[in-house]
Amino acid sequence: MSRIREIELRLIELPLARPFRVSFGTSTGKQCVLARVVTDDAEGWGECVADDGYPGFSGEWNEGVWTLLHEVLAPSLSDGDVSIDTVEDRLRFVRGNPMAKATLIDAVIDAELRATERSLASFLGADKQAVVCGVSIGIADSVDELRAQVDAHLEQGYRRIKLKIMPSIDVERVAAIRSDHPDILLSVDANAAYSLDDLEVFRQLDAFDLLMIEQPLHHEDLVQHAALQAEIRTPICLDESIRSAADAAAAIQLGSCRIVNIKQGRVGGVLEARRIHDVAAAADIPVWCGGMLETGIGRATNLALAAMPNFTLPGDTSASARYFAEDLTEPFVLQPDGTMGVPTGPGIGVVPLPKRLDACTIRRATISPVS
Ligand code: OSB
Ligand code: MG
Repeated sequence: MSRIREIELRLIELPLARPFRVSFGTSTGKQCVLARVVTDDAEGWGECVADDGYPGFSGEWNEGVWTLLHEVLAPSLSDGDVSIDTVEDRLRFVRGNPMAKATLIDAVIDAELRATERSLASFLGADKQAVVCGVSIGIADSVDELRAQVDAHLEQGYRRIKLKIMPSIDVERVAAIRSDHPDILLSVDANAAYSLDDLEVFRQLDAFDLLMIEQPLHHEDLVQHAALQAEIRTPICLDESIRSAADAAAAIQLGSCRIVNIKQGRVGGVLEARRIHDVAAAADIPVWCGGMLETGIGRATNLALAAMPNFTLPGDTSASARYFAEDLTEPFVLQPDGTMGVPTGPGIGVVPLPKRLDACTIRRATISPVS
């Protein structure tokens, strides 16, 4: 239990090394909200994974997150004591908005773990020192451009390639990459761009020995995903449709997926992410750690989570250089064997580089207790 002295919010922006195109839009920069929670004993960091510009991935986006954090969530924490055991309950009066809540929940956890000199990985029950990394490749301008990007990432050591697809930019590209690389772990992610009317596309994709098809159908659907899963042998993996452990339990019971992508930032932070891990483990459903183009703060958090036992498939935990010419923290580097080390220091084990943080900040606010 610690008293919160201050919560600082920052909206930051970093240029992306290359534009990232998915079925619902293209990002050229990474904009996100960061929270720094200062307690009597330590300070902790959390990064929000909401969208920039408009809510395209989920219902949350940075301007909404900023207002909710600044006007409602941060003030509700800034009087009195808070701890890992109470922080989720303290924020439960607000419905939904898991991305905004994750920002504060993860920051409070980071602060408490730093105060007790415990790493997030050890707190979560990690059993690995390094995790196997994949890479998520955006929709390229042409098949040849895609081939070149896949080759370059395989050369760097990435051990699973995920291709973003959308209607009409799908089967031909997957066929090309599969024929170039018959034996790699290959998956696709549709970001909810298809419907059951597209069954023929999924039958064709079913022939390429894909590791999974991620979020093919509507972001709020579980029932139609179950119907699709019954028609194809490739495992369906859900991302957008899983916002909580309750969603994961329902999806597994319905047969809507055989794999779950856990993004702690999407589901309200690492505590809910751990619950999803546990629900899936109990049902023998493998999970992996997704990403949202995070800076080093969110990346460090994700790596700790990905070190838990049921994270048995390579994650979208790619190196800083895959996203940014210059990260917010010391860069995360891919080892030649395609793994990345899990931070071992207290809390998430990294902090923003002060000069870099200031250079990236486009808005800043401080919430202090009324005393
Ligand atoms: O669906 O997994 C997704 C990035 C932004 C929004 C959604 C997704 C992604 C990725 C990139 O696939 C994962 C990463 O490298 O961080
Ligand atoms: Mg996805």
